[in-house]
Amino acid sequence: MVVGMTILAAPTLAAEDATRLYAEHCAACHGGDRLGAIGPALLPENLGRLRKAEAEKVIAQGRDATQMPGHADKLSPEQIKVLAEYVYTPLAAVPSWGMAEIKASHVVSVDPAGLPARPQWTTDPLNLFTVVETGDHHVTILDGDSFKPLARFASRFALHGGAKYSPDGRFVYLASRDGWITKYDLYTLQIVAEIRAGVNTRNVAVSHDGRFLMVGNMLPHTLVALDARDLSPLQVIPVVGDEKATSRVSAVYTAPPRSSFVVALKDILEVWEIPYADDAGPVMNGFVHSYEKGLEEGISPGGRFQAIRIRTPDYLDDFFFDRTYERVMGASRDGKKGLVVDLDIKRKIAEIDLPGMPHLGSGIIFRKDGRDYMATPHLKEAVISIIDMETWKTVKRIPTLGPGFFMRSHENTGYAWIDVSMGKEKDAIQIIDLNAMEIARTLRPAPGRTTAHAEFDRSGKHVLISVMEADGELIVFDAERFEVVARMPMKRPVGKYNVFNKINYSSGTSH
Ligand code: DHE
Repeated sequence: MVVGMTILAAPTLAAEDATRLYAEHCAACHGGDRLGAIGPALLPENLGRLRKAEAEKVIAQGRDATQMPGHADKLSPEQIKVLAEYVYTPLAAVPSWGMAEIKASHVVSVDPAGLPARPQWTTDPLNLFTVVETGDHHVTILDGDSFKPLARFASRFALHGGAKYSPDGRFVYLASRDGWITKYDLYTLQIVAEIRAGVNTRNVAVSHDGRFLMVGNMLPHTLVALDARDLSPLQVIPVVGDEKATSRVSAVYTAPPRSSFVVALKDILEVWEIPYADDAGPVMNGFVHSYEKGLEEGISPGGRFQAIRIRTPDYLDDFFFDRTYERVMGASRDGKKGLVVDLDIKRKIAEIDLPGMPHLGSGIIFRKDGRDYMATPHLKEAVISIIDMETWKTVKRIPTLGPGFFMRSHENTGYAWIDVSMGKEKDAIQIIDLNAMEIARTLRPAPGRTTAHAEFDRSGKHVLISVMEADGELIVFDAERFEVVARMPMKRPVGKYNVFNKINYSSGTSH
């Protein structure tokens, strides 16, 4: 018998606990307002396809291939439940971010018409690299001949994804996860204009004729077309599927031979193509994003950018195009296969056997014996898959030291460079002989440190690799002898982008 003792019920966590837990464990990456920062927005509007039980698992165990860590060692199962509940609770008001807000954020610092015609420095303007350093949110403009910085400037918070260039390589466009688009002039080394196109943005694409930018947003569910000259907003396109289901944008890409933007969507079973040519003919297949729906949404009805919607049998997150840009490969959400969608035929034409979550966006195309092959790393399997781009068969799986994130090559080399940073051996860089289709060499230029993201210089003679840590560095290799030729300290240099390779759509890099 227990005398004089009160038996207490298990403590239940109150609403203020949820707010406190969120502030302690989530706000730094997902934003104090839950609108997203380095991590995505955590709102019911953006978690639509994730069941609560899965959300709890992600909070406990983290998410593969992202910066989301597991919290099971810091939080009790009950606290995890409370947090999951919290992120599914609607905000009193989700800020609307339509044309009026976008316009109000627009800053033009320099009149583009008044800019000098030539660079204000002497070096090869096409062999510059834009290096994104997220360690202290800066961008370095690096001379690819001398490997000396031309400029370093503060960027918006948490830039992500490829820097994009104007077709002449003069301007670079940067996107931050919190929606800011920056236009920077490489000739005069200054910011020209900025605009906030979304609350939580995925990426930006530049039309191959240099006239337009298309921004893909996670929040709100929109695409935003901008005038490339000064970033003036042209049109807000609601991403709406059947039954008014809206979707986050997974990524938007430029398809130069088609004069169109192609859009991967996270929440609806569709791929969108948005022509930007002035003389785009009538749409023969598929169907154009309805004028009426635009009217209902009250946003830019019938603007010049109309989406041709192609239905797909699975959600396609990540894209890779063939050389013609007629066929697009996408990774299916279950991470087990790839699908090939023909943008002319407007449906899936093939399936590719690709288990282990291929990271198609960082794949490359190379030519061997007169055929085009595509090579891709996998986020969950220690392998590089090689796919024949005529038959869509996986012809080789090259075992690596671990799953990897990025892969790069160049027209003037027979090698591809990969990282294996998703596995345990985060410091290894492996080099693949593309002719033999096997590993030629393993390098560890910074033992014990996370090393990733290769990019070649204009000539293909040098490869730049990042040590992706707060006190990281950029390491320059001779691409034939695999020897280090330069090192420079950098603050978590997540990505670097060579002007020439990007504007020429090199088959060894991303576009
Ligand atoms: Fe990225 C590009 C998606 C996490 C660094 N990443 C891209 C692109 C997409 C994408 C769609 C193509 C954009 C473009 O070309 O304009 N990235 C995703 C994710 O879904 C994922 C897994 C989860 C997420 O957080 O959104 C993810 N990415 C990361 C990181 O954790 C990385 C390593 C560090 C960071 O900055 O967040 C990272 N992503 C990069 C880089 C590129 C990129 C460096 C550009 C690659 C290139 O060479 O073009």
